[in-house]
Parts: sequence; C-alpha cells; structure tokens
Amino acid sequence: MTTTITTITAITATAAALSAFSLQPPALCSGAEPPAPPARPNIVLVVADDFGWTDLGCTGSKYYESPNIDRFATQGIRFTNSYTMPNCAPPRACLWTGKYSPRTGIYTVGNSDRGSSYDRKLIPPVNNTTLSLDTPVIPQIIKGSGYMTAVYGKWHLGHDTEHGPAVRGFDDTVWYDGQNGHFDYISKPNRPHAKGEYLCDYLVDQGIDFMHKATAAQKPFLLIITHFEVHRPLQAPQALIDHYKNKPPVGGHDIPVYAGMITALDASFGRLTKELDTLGNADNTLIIFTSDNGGLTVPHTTDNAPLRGGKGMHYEGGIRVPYIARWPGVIAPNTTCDTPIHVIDFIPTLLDIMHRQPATPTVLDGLSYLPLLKGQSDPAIENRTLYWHCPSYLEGDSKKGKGGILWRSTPGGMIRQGPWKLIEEFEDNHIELYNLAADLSETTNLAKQEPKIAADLLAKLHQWRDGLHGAMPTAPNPDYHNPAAKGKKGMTKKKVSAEDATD
Ligand SMILES: [Ca+2]
Repeated sequence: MTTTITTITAITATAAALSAFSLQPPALCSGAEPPAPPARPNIVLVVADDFGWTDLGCTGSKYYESPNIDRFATQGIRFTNSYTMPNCAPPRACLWTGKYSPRTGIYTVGNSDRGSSYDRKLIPPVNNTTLSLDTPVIPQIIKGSGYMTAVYGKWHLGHDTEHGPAVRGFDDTVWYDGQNGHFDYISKPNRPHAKGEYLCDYLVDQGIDFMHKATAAQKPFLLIITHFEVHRPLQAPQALIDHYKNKPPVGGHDIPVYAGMITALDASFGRLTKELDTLGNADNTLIIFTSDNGGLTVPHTTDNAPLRGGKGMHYEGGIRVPYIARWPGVIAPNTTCDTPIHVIDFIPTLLDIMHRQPATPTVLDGLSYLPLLKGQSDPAIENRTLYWHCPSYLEGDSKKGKGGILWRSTPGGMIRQGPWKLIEEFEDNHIELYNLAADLSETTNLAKQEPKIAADLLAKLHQWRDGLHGAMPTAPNPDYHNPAAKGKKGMTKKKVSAEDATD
C-alpha cells in the first residue's frame, strides 16, 4: 500500500501473498538488509501525548519546529501507517498488555456515557478505568530477561497507588495518572524539581538518571517515558511562545503555545539522545518516538491534514500517529515503511528482540515488527488485518458555537485490511468504507459502490468483536431526545472540567 506523503526512499513491492482485498501488493520496508541485531540492546520508548501525525517538521509541519526529532528521523526509520487508539487510556492499556481493548475493557477515559444523555441514542457499556492486577504488563512479561525497567510519566490505568505502575514489577517509576499542568505537577513519588521546570524536562531527567544507574550496573535497560506534552492545558516556556508569536502560522498549525510545547518536547528528546551518546550506549540502543493518540482538533488545537479528524475520532486523524525508530547497525538510516503497525505490536517486538517467550502466560494480539525494522519483508505483518472496538461516547464542542460538532465519536468499530478501512457506527448501523491508498483523507464513502468488500469487512469485524466478547451498547437510551432529559449528564457524578473533556 502507499500513502500520499513523500517517502525518502523508493518502495519496492512484492506480488506474494496478496490478501483478498488488496488492490496493490504490500509494500516492503525500504533499505538494505543490515547485519543481525546485537544481543540485549537497550530499548528506549518515548510516547508523547496527543501528538498529531503532522506535528513534526519531518512529518509535514511548516510551522512547528522539531529539529532534534527531524534529525533523529534521518538516522532511522519512519513508519507512515502507525496505529493506536483514539484517546489517552486505551492505547496505554494496549501498550502495557499487548492486548486489544476488548480484553481489558478499557475503551475510553473515564465514563463511556460522556456528553448529554439527551443526545445519546444508546446506553453504552460501562468502561473499565483500572487495569486489572491480574493482567500482566511489560515488566512481568519480560521478567527474568535481566533488563532493568523504568517508566516515567503518565499511567492513566488506575488513579490509586494500588493499581499504579509501582506494583507491577518496574525497577523504578515516577508517575501521575492524569493531567495536572506542565509546570505545576506532583508525581508519585514526588521527587523534587526546580521551580518552573517544564514537565518533559523533569521526566527526561528521571530517564537520564535511570540510564546512568543501569549503565553503571552493566545491565541492559528498558526505559519508557510517557510524556504529558502536548496534551492540554496549553502551556509552554514563554520564550518559545514569544518565538512562535513572531512566526506566520501555516494551515491549521497556528497556535504559538502549542507550537512551543512541541519544540520544548523536541528539545527534551534531543537531550535524552545526547546523553545516550555521552554514555556510549547509542550504538546498542533502539530508541522509538511515537504518540498515544492523534492530534486534538476539537476544540481546535492542531490539524492532522491530510488525515481527516483528530483525537477521539474513528478517522485516521484520531488513530494514526508518528512512529520513528533508530537502532544503529540494525535499522538502515533515512528510511520509511508504509506497512501498518499497531501499539499492540510493541510487546511481541520486544520479546522478539530479546529472543524470549512471555515469562507468564498471557494472550498477545500483536505481531513483531522486528523484520520491518531490519528492512525485511514479512508477509505475516504485511497482510494482517487490524481491528478497533470503541463502544463509548466522546463529546465534541457543540457549545462552542458555529462550526462545532456534537460528538467526536459515538459507539463504533473499525477494521483495516490492505488499503481498505471500514467504520461501523452502532447508533444507526451506518457503514463507511474508504480506500486509503487512493483517498487518504477519507473523503469518499465507497460502501455502496463496493458492497461485497464492505459486507466482507463488516462480517470480519463482527467475527473478531464477538470472538473477543467486545462489550456492546446495551439498549436504546430512554433519555434520547426526551425533553425531560435535557441537561442530564452521564452516570459519573464527577464534574468534568473543560480540559478533561478533551480527553
Ligand atoms: Ca493522549
């Protein structure tokens, strides 16, 4: 498959093992085949928050400045079809467990019946906001590997300490479960930070200390930093805000403080990679930069064009994110890969790199993309089908006046196979079918022109969902368009702030 964005190197194609729906042969990842990966490399995963597909210079922005990550991209591989879940909590559950959302029941942030009950046609299933302690996560799955492990940053899978990362096998954690501002933050444990220190710098400080400790102990390390930038509230160092105020905006990239958040995050990433060089670890470390979900477009914050929509939505802007990886000697520099990957693939890839099986029995839904990192073809991942189950309501900004939308999403599901993507909306069984190879922006619904493809994909989506016992809306909502229900909210009594409503 191909996309309309510019690739650095040519894409070769193979005629082998075409799926029934493929219009084109799957793309191979570009680059010559490098030597076998070294044993026990360090692994550093940096996950930004709400970072959009085109929020980097190297992914298309003409306004935001990201010199460190842009340079990093020239040293490694950039995946153009990297998928995740639409909002903050579900992709984290996928990342830490390697499972699709129906297996954890974590479908959204907070309650599933967000917005006004008057406007909800269905009663959505109850969302699980806490990851069960019975579900193993990465440190438990790789236990016995000899790796030192740490996570610093956003957890979002259980507010209380009993369900936080500290009890799940990490050697070190500093975490917070939600959003608390980028200058005024209190982590668990609350390690002191300099007054006015920007949050990503604080988290990178923790990561650098950890890398030093692991290197001194002569142990390989797995470091995961889950940043809060560029999630609202919009706050950035003043000098960067001033810089962007003097720069003409380009397209939908036009908010100086948001741009400042991107550049501050980019600087912290540059500091992290530079420290790896200083430690002498750069050549034996796989570093990945990605995002938990798509860029926020409602309310307007950034723009994911040419992708349609943004955070919280079922369109590509909600679920497709940047994904850049560097591993000297293994990943050929300055390459791109159009093969779809998904956040559930991280654990299988990790195990593949470590030459290990899970230390504890657990279902893993993803596939290793190590062959893709190495520039090799792998029909298993190139021809596989990806699925999403999103049975919750996410409010829009209908109260913000003209141009607003009532919902970012209503309960639904998606499937991607080859160039085809189908979206099913549960309120009215509405179907949308797009050919992403020809229509990356999802402008033309082909469901009526291609009824067989639509029917086959829909059946496959249902089969997958039923097989995983994906929770479905339970019944029609008696409040729907009932005058007596006007102004009635969801099941949760907690007041949702304007910022939380963007989650
Ligand atoms: Ca997020």
